[in-house]
Amino acid sequence: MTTIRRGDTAIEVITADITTLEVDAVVNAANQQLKGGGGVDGAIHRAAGKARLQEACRTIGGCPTGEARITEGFDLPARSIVHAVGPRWKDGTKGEDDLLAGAYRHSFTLAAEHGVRSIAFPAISTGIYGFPKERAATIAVLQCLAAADSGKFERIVLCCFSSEDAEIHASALTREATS
Ligand code: AR6
Repeated sequence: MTTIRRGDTAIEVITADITTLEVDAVVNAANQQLKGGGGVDGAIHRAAGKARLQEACRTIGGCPTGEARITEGFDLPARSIVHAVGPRWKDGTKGEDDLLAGAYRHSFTLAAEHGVRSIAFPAISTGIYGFPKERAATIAVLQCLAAADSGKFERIVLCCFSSEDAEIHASALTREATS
């Protein structure tokens, strides 16, 4: 685990299953339909309780790429789930960077509006959506640093699913935090 402190905020990189984390909110790497799917989305839907989470998502209707929506956490230890829709990677010239940054930024804004003080993110878009991992990690940590500077969060967790991903995020975090 790597932790840096920025003002009153701790930013951590850990390797874990995000569904087990005791934080105010976990972020889901969702699709525009908010219908559930594979990867971390499938894991969150299973752990939260499929029927109730699907019903909550159905009520919301959907979410454009680069934005986020919030539901209850149901059976998760987390009180809330922020459903963020990252972009599918195409070739890097289709606005992917801005859309990914938007998914993180919007998640933080929505979370803060709901009184969330601790929040955990998966590596949005880097699985099924194919976003290059180092490039996505840099975008993620820059948004985390900006959110820390807002003073609205006590704890921001970048929850990686493999130690290789955690190393990529930890080195991006230490590099960007000191630059
Ligand atoms: N905890 C933490 N991270 C996880 C977990 C977990 N339990 N499971 C997977 N990851 P992906 P995307 C990591 O594919 O690329 C879905 O079908 C995974 O190793 O879940 O944004 C949605 O419905 C990777 O690092 O999300 C969308 O259609 C990261 O989570 C689409 O996939 C993101 O991988 C979204 O694709």
